Amino acid sequence: MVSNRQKLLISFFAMFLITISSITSSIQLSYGAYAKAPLSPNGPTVNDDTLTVEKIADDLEFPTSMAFLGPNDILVTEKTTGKVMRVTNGIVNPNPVLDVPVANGIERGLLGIAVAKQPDGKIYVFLSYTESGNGVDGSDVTSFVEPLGNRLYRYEFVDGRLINPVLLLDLTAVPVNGRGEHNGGKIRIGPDNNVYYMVGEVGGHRTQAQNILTGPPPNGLGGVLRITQDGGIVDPANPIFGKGLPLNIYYAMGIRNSFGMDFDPLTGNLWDTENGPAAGDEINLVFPGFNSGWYQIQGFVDDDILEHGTTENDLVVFGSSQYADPKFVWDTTIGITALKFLNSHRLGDEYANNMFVGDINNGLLYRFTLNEERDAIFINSTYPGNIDLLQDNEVDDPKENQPLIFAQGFGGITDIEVGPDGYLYVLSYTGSLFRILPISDSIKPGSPPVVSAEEETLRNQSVPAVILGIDGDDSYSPNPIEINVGQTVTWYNGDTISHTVTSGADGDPDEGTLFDSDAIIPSQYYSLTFNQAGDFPYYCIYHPTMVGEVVVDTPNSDDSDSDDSDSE
Ligand SMILES: [Ca+2]
Ligand SMILES: [Ca+2]
Ligand SMILES: [Ca+2]
Repeated sequence: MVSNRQKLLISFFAMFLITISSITSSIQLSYGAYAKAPLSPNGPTVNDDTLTVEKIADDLEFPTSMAFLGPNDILVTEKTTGKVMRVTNGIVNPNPVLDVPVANGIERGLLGIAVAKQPDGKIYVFLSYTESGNGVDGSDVTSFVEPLGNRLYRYEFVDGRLINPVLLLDLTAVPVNGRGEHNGGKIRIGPDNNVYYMVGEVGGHRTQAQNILTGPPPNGLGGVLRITQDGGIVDPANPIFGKGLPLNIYYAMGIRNSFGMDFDPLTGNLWDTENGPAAGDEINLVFPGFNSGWYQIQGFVDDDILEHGTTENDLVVFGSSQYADPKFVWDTTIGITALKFLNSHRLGDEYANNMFVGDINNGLLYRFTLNEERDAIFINSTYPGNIDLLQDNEVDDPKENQPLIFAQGFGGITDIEVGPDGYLYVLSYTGSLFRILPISDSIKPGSPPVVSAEEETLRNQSVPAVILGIDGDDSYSPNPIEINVGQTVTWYNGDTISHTVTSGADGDPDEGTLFDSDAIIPSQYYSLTFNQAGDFPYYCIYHPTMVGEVVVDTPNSDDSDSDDSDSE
């Protein structure tokens, strides 16, 4: 309903109105689900006084996954460039070991990597990426070229290069809904030496693999796929889901999207993280034949958060496939990503074989312990804070997260690995690679806080506001925030998860046009100067029920404004 002329006026007005302070480094608009937590200005920290966080490398470009070739020798995939970079003793080699052409819109790109050393000394490196349709990086964005596919390749690592590519899997990357989302991409080598590849539903595909009874047969999307390292079918005489491609390569189905999976070093069980739409981020035990329930069920089946009214009796069944509830659920999504078991005692015995998971919205690293049988999550007395509310294996309110938070401030986390040194490595989309290790083993001094004097002054002169958490029009305090033209408001996030300060309201076509903070991580600030009078409603993109308003008045203008004021 907005004319082009109005749009022009609005965007001009937006430029005129807003001065983003130096506290926020980017004016790029986030628009919702893909908003990512920035790096904490103080650097990441770990909530155990005996441990510390070291930065290993910097200046990677949107890194997505990593795999170790050896001690202090790491291959890292870059999402948008399609480059595989090599990080040796903390130095990023400027020459990539491989550079492939990728479609890179939204969640497309070079996504996954796994290394498998062979008995004969050969080193196989498996890569998953959304291959560009015309050999040019990003042509899906710049010239709407359809990608060739979501592809799994095997390379050989020889003399510092990746050579001899063999295409093992070729799945569609063309979305049904026009968006480049849910391409999954993680790769693991299982205890059986087979290759496990996670792929999402790729932009709204609706087949029987998404539990649509009347849908077309599965097309390879929306599950964990398993093949041999040569691209063969595992045990073709006894497939889990059924005979013939692609059914005979499914290991699990009914998965919306995932950015993390790992094998429990003690049991060999596969676990994954899965992303819910607006609710229901999950951790699952992925047994052979696991059906996670999407598109009929997300989160616990009894909660029916999708409001489809479906139960496990309504799901598609193949062979011995079986639905199972998640082992842990976040009612409010956190953008859950990587998952890794710490198969080491190097951080202390209490953390050995714990499960660690990351998120993209908050930059938090969460810790989980399992029960004795290791088939369920059991939060025990070694956690700080109140664990009573976690005994239902569900974070119903974000404040329940607190005991689970092992470390914070990484910026959105894309991968977690354990090095040959037994330390925990954490990769951030911001371009940095960190590791967590005992202070006594650390060779680098802790990083000092990086808050400039200018920022500090701005904060002190600002009108303070606090983000309290998800609570309707009590989510931001005070509400409304009443200021005069030219004043700056600084919001402090006092909650345990990230929130945004985004102009407009949910569903408003102009949401975020005037201002958009992107993710404000816990304990961080966001400042905005208002140079125009008016009422400015705002909300949180992640949690749209959170609403507030800034009322900007013109001081000493009683004459001109008196009529309006009196009429209220
Ligand atoms: Ca490239
Ligand atoms: Ca599920
Ligand atoms: Ca709970």
